Amino acid sequence: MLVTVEDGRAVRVAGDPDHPFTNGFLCAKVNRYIERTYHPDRLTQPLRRVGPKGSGTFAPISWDDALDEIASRLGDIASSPHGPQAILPYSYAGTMGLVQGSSMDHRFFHLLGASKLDRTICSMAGTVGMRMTVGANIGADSEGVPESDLILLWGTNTLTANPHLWPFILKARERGAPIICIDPLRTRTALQCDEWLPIRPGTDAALALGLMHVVFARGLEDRDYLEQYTLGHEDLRARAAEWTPERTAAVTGLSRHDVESLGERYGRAKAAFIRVNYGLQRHAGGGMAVRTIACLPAVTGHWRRAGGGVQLSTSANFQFNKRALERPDLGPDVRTINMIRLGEALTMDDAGVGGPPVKALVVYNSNPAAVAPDRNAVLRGLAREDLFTVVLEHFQTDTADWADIVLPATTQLEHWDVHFAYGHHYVTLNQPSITPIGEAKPNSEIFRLIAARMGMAQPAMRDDDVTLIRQALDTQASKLQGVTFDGLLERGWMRLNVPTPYLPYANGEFTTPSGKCEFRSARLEEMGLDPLPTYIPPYESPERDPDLVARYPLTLISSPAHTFLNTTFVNVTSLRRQAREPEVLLHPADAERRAIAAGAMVTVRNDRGAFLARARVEPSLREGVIWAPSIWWGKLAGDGANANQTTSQRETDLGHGPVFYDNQVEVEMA
Ligand SMILES: Nc1nc2c(c(=O)[nH]1)N[C@H]1C(S)=C(S)[C@@H](COP(=O)(O)OP(=O)(O)OC[C@H]3O[C@@H](n4cnc5c(=O)[nH]c(N)nc54)[C@H](O)[C@@H]3O)O[C@H]1N2
Ligand SMILES: Nc1nc2c(c(=O)[nH]1)N[C@H]1C(S)=C(S)[C@@H](COP(=O)(O)OP(=O)(O)OC[C@H]3O[C@@H](n4cnc5c(=O)[nH]c(N)nc54)[C@H](O)[C@@H]3O)O[C@H]1N2
Ligand SMILES: [Mo]
Repeated sequence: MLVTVEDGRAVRVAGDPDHPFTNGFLCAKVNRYIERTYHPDRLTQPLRRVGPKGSGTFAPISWDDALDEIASRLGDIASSPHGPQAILPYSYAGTMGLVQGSSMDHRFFHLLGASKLDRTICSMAGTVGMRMTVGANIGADSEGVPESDLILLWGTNTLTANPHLWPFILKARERGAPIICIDPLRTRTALQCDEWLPIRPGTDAALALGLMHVVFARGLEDRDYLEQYTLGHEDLRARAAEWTPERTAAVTGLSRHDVESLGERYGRAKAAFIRVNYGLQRHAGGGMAVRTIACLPAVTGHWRRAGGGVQLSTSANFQFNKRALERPDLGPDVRTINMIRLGEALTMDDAGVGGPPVKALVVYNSNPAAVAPDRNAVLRGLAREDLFTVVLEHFQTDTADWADIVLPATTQLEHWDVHFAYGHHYVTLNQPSITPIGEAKPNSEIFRLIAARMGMAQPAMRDDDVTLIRQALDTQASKLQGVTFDGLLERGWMRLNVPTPYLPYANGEFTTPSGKCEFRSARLEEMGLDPLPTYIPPYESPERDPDLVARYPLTLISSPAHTFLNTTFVNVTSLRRQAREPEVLLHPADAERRAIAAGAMVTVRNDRGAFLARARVEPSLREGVIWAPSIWWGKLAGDGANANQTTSQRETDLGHGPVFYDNQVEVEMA
């Protein structure tokens, strides 16, 4: 991102035209980063709660007073009988920069001996699924996509969630590659594809097995690749044999013809690119679904060729020196709390995992009062008068409303950072372009200051941000060789030390224990799971809970609205205007059955909670599925509620991830 500054004020942001992946454009949201940075509601001073918890009434205080209060409250809890594990950090994707997201903060909490947070809320199910099959969350290179001869956009809304991939896809299409979207919703991405397969949510592993069935049945597998580079291919063949097109169609809700036709085309392709993404892993069997899909290019040998393979992420290529940054060695062994069970952690005496209750919560880079599942439980927890809550933020979010102390944080334009990526292979340096707004400070500085107040004398707590960046880059890891601070300073970004395009598994070289693509996984067997790819039905499905489905027959998908980034940007007026108001999209048949007219206000509810939305009625999604574009700030919705009122704290099969879209509801006129 290039920032134009005039008289100390940022006036324009634009994509870097020289960048080989982002190619000179920004997404719909980040285009508005100026509007967001200079928003009249930016927090500019530390605030202290004056009214009752959650009333949202605060008074400005000085940094000195704020830091004193935080240091003394955290110190008291740490030295109380509960001990330091009663303190819980909570952070995620506000910024994914290493300096502002996983350096000084981690050092501070390690030294303090606070509970650890398992950061599962986005990608862990799929990440572990990839690890089980190929060894790491490493996949095909986006820059090879123009050479692909078949594109599957599988559980991803590319034009919304990573629009920079789209030009590469269009180049492949120009050369004749069809683009197929597999999604219960006919998203704006699906509308641009050649075909839309409206799969039943949570059944993707079944489809992948059905495709393998067709590939094997037609003899379209790559025997040489199977022999040389895979483990358990005879077992996989037997497993796939069970997944006839009839059975696959019955489970996935697609037609037998669709399954056969896709399997045939996949098998005949030479370099099919599968962009599998995070949407499809937000179900009970999400880990296994990703693992199963990740088997496909090894069956057909597509990993051999540019444009072939699966990409969930490229993140594991970024082998920064995380130990040096986070310094886990500074702290004792402590318990870990899963961030998606925050509701439970804040409302149970042993935080749901054993040990002391949570007495203090320090939130940064996250808005858990809106993004965490089972929102009613989270809000009950945040409402506890005996919970001391500190929130580092740009804005007075739903979460900040429950804070005791709010601290103003800097944005990307105001601080240093270094970034990994999950859809490409470039490291990015983030240099500050303007001075902080008001009294805002970078997260890193805030943790340095709190540490100093608490008397932490370790030199590690005094490293400045540029030193932290150098530490992140100081590693023997081969993919970071040649990526230097000076190089980054010169251009802003540098490619990892991998070829273009990067073909990670062209010659096997899988990083699994066996060094092969593991169709059969001993690690899964040890975990008591099926060692072979398999279909695990959603929790809230006719297979597993028919009574529940009878009461709540609609599956709610609450994936992001086009102009929101999770809850970031919801308060940016121009972007919120485009999202209009909380809405829910219903299929005409589902609307008719409930006598719901287009434009009516409806209640979406289940046993966990409810929220209001304006009904839109369109045939652009699978019958039985509804879509609530998300994630709304509760406080900006008429009823103070959002879709996470209805989602559950259950975990995926692998990685302890959330099951946001494994969620049955009913809709009725409000
Ligand atoms: N504009 C915008 N861009 C974003 C974000 C944002 O909030 N807004 N968030 C960023 C983040 S943090 C992430 S993790 C990514 C997320 O981006 P994606 O990985 O694309 O994930 P989602 O948007 O959650 O879901 C993508 C699609 O999966 C579909 N889906 C849901 N369940 C299933 C299923 O069972 N099977 C199949 N085949 N499809 C299913 C949904 O209908 C949805 O259209 O995007 C990033 N980019
Ligand atoms: N129902 C439903 N729930 C979901 C999802 C969904 O699709 N549906 N998506 C899930 C996914 S994929 C994810 S990744 C999570 C995301 O959940 P979060 O990580 O909580 O992401 P955001 O909602 O974007 O909130 C980030 C907050 O960080 C703040 N922030 C940004 N930069 C900084 C900084 O430098 N310093 C500080 N102190 N604060 C900063 C922003 O102002 C913003 O309020 O939500 C999950 N929740
Ligand atoms: Mo995410």
